[in-house]
Amino acid sequence: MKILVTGGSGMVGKCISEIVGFDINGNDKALKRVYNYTFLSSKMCNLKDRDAVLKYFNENKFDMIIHLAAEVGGLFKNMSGNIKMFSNNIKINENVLEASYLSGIKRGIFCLSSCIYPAIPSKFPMDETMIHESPPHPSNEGYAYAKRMLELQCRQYNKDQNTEYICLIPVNLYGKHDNFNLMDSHFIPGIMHRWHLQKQKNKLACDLHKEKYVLYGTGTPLRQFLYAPDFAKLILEVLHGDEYMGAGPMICCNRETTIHAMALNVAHVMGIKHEDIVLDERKSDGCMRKTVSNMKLQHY
Ligand code: GFB
Repeated sequence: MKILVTGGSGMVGKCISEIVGFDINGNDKALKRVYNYTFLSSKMCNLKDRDAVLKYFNENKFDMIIHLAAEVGGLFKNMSGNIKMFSNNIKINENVLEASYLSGIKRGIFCLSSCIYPAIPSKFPMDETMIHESPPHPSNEGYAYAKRMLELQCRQYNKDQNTEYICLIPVNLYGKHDNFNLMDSHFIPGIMHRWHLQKQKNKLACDLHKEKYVLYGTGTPLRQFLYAPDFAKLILEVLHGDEYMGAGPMICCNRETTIHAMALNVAHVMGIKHEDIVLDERKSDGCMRKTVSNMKLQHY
């Protein structure tokens, strides 16, 4: 059975390849398996190019798909690029869904995110029925609306074409294959990289010139974090688990904490004293809270 993993060179894609024992080029590190995974990177097929995507899917005839590929980034990348975040993600999702259906793929996992939820929901914690309840946070509305359309289209295909396109909704993911880019990254890799560079500088500076470790915003926003390898395991369990037939969207999350509390955890691991952390409140906090519940998933 052939399984395509789009976004195969991304954080979650690499976690999946480590679990199933294939390297990023799809070479089977173990004996011939029941499942043959292909980890697709943007170099192998430009998912924004409809003709290229239709051709690739038609030539390879996959049986199932795990769709992770997306234009993603942290709060500040989204704030500065909502046009591109919408445009690129809507193209990627439309092309992958159309090609999946036309090439006969009946079952797949499609990745959303908790940040696509309403900025001012009717209640907390939010559940799977609330995705389209009201507008998302303005900071990432481009990405959010593109992903909401992915959920809508999966539902339409499932209803009209009897497919099993299951949307999984993770909270903020982190892990060793994360994007540590100083401008585009999410919160945890962002402070790890920035504080690592600061630490190196401080080592060479005399006490008088040692600088503090800056945490953007007020540190008060609430977030839920999920370790990427745990999410990868869950994706494979849902993809291969018959009990999830007809499940519809499912939230995958953990307990909630503040940005400041998580920053203190990172500081502790990096050997940075809590008193050496300072807040830059000129930077945006983004969404103050986006608490979701995984009650539905727990019932499986
Ligand atoms: O992970 P993050 O960038 O995105 O977290 P969101 C942003 C929060 O962390 C804000 C604070 O409250 C920031 O003020 N923060 C503190 C930092 N220091 C830093 C830093 O160095 N870098 C960054 N990035 N933040 C994202 C969405 O929202 O959620 C994405 O924009 C994505 O679309 C993701 O889906 C799951 O959690 O705010």
